[in-house]
Order: sequence, then structure tokens, then C-alpha cells
Amino acid sequence: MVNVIGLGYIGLPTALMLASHGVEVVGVDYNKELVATLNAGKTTFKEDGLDELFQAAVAKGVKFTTEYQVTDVYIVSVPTPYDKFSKKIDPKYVVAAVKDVLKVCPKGATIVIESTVSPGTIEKFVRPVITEAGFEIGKDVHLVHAPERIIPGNMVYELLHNNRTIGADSQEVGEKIKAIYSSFCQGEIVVTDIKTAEMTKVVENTFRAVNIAFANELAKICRHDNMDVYEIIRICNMHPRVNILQPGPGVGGHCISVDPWFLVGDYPSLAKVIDESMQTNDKMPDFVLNRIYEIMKEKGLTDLSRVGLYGLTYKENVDDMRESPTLQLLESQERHLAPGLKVYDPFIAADVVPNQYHDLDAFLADVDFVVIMVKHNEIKENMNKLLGKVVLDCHNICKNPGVYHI
Ligand code: SAJ
Repeated sequence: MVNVIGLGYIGLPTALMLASHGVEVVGVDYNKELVATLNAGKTTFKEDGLDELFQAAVAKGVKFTTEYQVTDVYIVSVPTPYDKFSKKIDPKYVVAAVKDVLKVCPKGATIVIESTVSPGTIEKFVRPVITEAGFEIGKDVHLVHAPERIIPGNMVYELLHNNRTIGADSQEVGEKIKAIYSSFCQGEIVVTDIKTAEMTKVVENTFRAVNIAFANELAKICRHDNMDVYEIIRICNMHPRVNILQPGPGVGGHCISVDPWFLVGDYPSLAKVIDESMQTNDKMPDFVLNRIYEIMKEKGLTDLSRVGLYGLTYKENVDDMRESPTLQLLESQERHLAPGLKVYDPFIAADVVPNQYHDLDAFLADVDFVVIMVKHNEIKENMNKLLGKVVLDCHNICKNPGVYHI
């Protein structure tokens, strides 16, 4: 039986995928409300294919509880925040989960850390906890790092098809855990050592963050001299060895906007390009706010309360708002002491910010200027409703006449 610890954005789909492929799974989370929701037959976030996967896993007997189980494999999938000041990883949730596992696990159990951690975290923070508790690693307890790689918005497909990395102290333990993931994973699974696995995961997200920062910098250069950044990137990407990502209103989520800071925090004098890139991405919401003021001036608009931000989530077609560029922009706007922009997102049912709407038509009726912060399918299908309004399109998806870009 596999005990999946942490039933959030990664732990839940992983538990469901294992269970629906015939692995006996008990999912554990300390959040009683979350466990009760799952036990009532409901999923806890929106994701394509998740509800169907949930039903399949329930049919195969997946269980959810707040109690750690006595079993031989534990998969830990808990958050790994970073300290905003030092930029270093805060491993407290991983460490707490490992300590709790040690209270119940039998001799010979394997603890798999799925949470993203900076290189050296397992050596520095996890191994000491295990040895201090009197366990011998490699004999009483085995340690594995199997970082997840799935992208919100396409998680179910990517769980099935992505290649994976497994870091272990020995090939034998690595192969044992590989066999469990192979129950559903159709991609290649590489077995390597733990520190290499830690580094590859952080490097993958850093590569994407730096590439996006490059695109954002190009957008600023092109804005300065009135060039079309999208056309320039499109043409450059026709070169066989160039693949530039897209500029946007900022970088959100709990991965690309967080993981690269681990490298800056641990290697401040070495990670220069990464540091600059992260700062470039972090400044994009402010850049958008300045574009809003610039366009208002050009159009003779003076009332900021007639300006609406479309989208609150960190990216399209998900309901996750962590580190969202829109929230960053609103914070920045507060600092400028400007009165309330209007906000709407079809994926956010709760009231989370002032002047928030829950209906597209009602939102559009109250604004003259729309800023497309997130490219949800809903707005792509309703571009005609933006005709006659001033539009700042941060994703180059609106083909209406007179649209502004970042
Ligand atoms: N973004 C841009 N321009 C782009 C692409 C993205 O501005 O061209 C922005 C998005 O709007 C969003 C942010 O970047 O705000 C991050 O979105 P994303 O879709 O690039 O990535 P995440 O954070 O949803 O998922 C990433 C993925 N990592 C890589 O592709 C290397 C995913 O595979 C990881 O599993 C995930 O991080 C994770 O959990 O680490």
C-alpha cells in the first residue's frame, strides 16, 4: 500500500492516478475539511479530467484520512515555500511530514519526497531528522526524491505521458519506486542520485523562468521603439535552434515564480542571470500598471474605476491564484494609492478582492477599458463583447481593431 501525504495540487492527482491503476492507496492530509470534502465524493480544485480520474480511483477503493498509515511506501507531496527575504527554501512542511512518517513506519519503509526541493535539501534537512530519530538510512528507512513535472491545466495527460526522474541512494531502491510509478507512467523513468534529481527539477523551472524573462525584456525593448514583439518572436522561432517563450503580465504559480529563487538564495554570487530574470518577471505587473496609466492618458480616460482586469488566476483555465500577476498588480496599485480597478475571473467564485464581479456581462457593463490579464477560453470565445472598449491585451489573443499590447 502507498500512503500519499499531502493532497494538494500534486498529491491528489498522483494518489488518484496510482489508485486508478490498481495500486492500493491511502491519501493523507492534516486538513480535516479537505479530507471530508474528498470523502463526500467531491474534488477540491478544478482541473481537466480530474473528476473522471477521481471516480475511477474511488471505484478502485482509494481512501482519504488524516491519519498516517503503517505501510512500506510513503510519497510526500507537501508545499515547499521560500523565505522571501533570504530566498532560501523553507523545508518545514517536508521535515514535519517525514517526522510524522517516522512515528508509524515499519522497518525497511521507503520515504519518497515528491515536493520540489533545492539541491542539497534532503542532505541538509531530511537525513539528519531520520538519523536523529534513531533510524539508519539504507537499512531501517530508504530515501527517494521523485520530483513531479506536471503542468496545471494538463495534469492528467502529463501524469500519464511525461518522463520522470527518480533519485535514490541505491539502484535497487530506485527501481522499486520506479516500478510503482510505472503502474501509470508511460514516459521514460530515469533513476539517478538524490542531489541530481533535486537539481534537475529546479533547473527545469529555472530554464522556463529565464526564457520568459527574456521574452518580457524583448517586449519592453519593442515597446520602447514601437516594434511588434509577437511578430519578432514568431519569426525568430522559425529558426531551427531558437525557441523563445511569450511575454506576459507577470509570472505566477507556485513553481516558476518560486523555484529559481532557491538557486539565487543558495548561490547568490553565482546565480546572476537567474536573479536578474526573476526580478524582470516580478516587475511585469508594475509594467502593466504603467501601461494602463499611459493608455488612459492617450485615450483621455481619467476614471480608474472604469478600468477592469480580466482574470485573477496565475494562468489560463485553472482556479489557482497563487502568486498571480493580477494580485501583484492590485497590490502595486494600492501602493500607488489609486482607487479601485474592477476585477473578474470566471474561475473564482469566492470574493477575494474589492470590486470583484462574478458575471462577465455585468463586469463589462461597468468598464470602458479592459485589461486581459489571463487568457481563459471564456474571453477568447467572447472577443466580440470587447468591441467598442479600450483593450490592453497582455497575451496577444484579441484581434479586435485598435487593441493595445504590453
Ligand atoms: N508564462 C508566460 N509566458 C509563457 C509561458 C508562461 O508569461 O510563455 C507564465 C504563465 O502565464 C504563468 C507562469 O508563467 O503565470 C507559469 O506558468 P507555466 O504554464 O509556465 O508553468 P506552471 O508554473 O504552471 O508549471 C511549471 C511547469 N514547468 C515547466 O514547464 C518547466 C510544470 O511542468 C512543473 O511541473 C510545474 O511548474 C511545477 O510544479 O514545478
